[in-house]
Amino acid sequence: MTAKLTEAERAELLPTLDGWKHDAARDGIAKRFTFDDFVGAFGFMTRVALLAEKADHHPEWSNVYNKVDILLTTHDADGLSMRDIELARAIEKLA
Ligand code: H2B
Repeated sequence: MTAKLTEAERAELLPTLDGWKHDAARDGIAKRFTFDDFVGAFGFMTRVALLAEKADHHPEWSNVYNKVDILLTTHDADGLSMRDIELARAIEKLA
């Protein structure tokens, strides 16, 4: 069982993530990534997919043409955990 982030941890960590917003309904973090076209968006998704599989932590996401909407939440914790913060940081590095 993965631990949910405490209020203090959220207050410290969330402002360090560029453009990621807390989704209160899901208790996750969300961000929209926009690319030039579908090839850019799908290329990004394939790179995120490899990262996610390696980390054994998987995004909830959708794609429409050049846009990719990502929501990170931890099913095992029923909310936001450090695993989401770490995956968001890793995604930022390859966005
Ligand atoms: N992804 C996410 N987002 N949350 C999880 O709790 C999770 C996961 N758990 N990917 C992993 C897989 C778990 O089901 C396996 C068994 O470790």
